[in-house]
Amino acid sequence: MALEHQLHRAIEREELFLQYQPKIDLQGGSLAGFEALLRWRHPTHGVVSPEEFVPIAEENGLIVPIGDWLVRTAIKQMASWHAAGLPEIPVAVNLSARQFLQGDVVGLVDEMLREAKIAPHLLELELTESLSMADPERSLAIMRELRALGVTLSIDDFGTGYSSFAYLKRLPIDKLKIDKSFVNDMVHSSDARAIVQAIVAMAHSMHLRVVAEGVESAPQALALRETGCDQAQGYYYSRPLDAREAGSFLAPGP
Ligand code: G
Ligand code: G
Ligand code: NA
Ligand code: MN
Repeated sequence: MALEHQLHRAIEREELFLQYQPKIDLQGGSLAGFEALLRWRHPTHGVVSPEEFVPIAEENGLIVPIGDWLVRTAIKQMASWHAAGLPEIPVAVNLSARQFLQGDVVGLVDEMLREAKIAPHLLELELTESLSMADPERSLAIMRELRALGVTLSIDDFGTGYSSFAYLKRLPIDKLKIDKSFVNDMVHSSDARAIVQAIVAMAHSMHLRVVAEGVESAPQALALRETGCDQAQGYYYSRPLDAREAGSFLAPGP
């Protein structure tokens, strides 16, 4: 397949890049962090979404070198913002199951954080619920090692998988991200509001912080704030930004 062939050369040709989407502190309104989102600037197709190429890369194993590139690039970007005198801010990186289980994530993260002199808690790893299904024991062991490094761990797209709170309780995680499908329905559906309310309450009782994703409107933001949700992310606040734009977002206003 053509895309697969071209993906092989995407890293060396520097066609991959990251965009950074702001996360906002819902109660205080300040910038709380960025989520790094992967993009491929294809020479002829334009910008290709990870939804198109991550599944291909997962299948052919390229997801492992892509994951290395991702972690390195995000951490280098943090170091470069820091060197420019900008405030230190958490940056989250998405890791697929295969990236997490096949590569040496622990070694890579440890090495990169030391080299860039970044405080480990500023790096967040967003993992999906399905990750732990693939190989529960190994996932748990890797999560514990990352946690021991001081890295922040987050479960992404929460509510779309099958994990129970009982199961969640066993995971060494810091944060939950509520899937955008719930956020989307909140304003019009009291069921969706009740679900979000329950997720936030239970997460807090487990000492987890909660992030809502896919916030697109003021009424959604308001409804979320009322649940006590900690952080929010979505087009309402900002779309994903190029590194330079994200840097300006970090700089204190005039
Ligand atoms: O970034 P976007 O807005 O298009 O994301 C589409 C999908 O791709 C989402 O499910 C998102 O989690 C995933 N995605 C975005 N960036 C990365 C990444 O760096 N690694 C992995 N594994 N998935 C990513
Ligand atoms: O799976 P993950 O949660 O990492 O993916 C986040 C995805 O959501 C990315 O594709 C990102 O571009 C997208 N996204 C970010 N903000 C919004 C939003 O407000 N609405 C919608 N529909 N998608 C969003
Ligand atoms: Na994510
Ligand atoms: Mn998500």
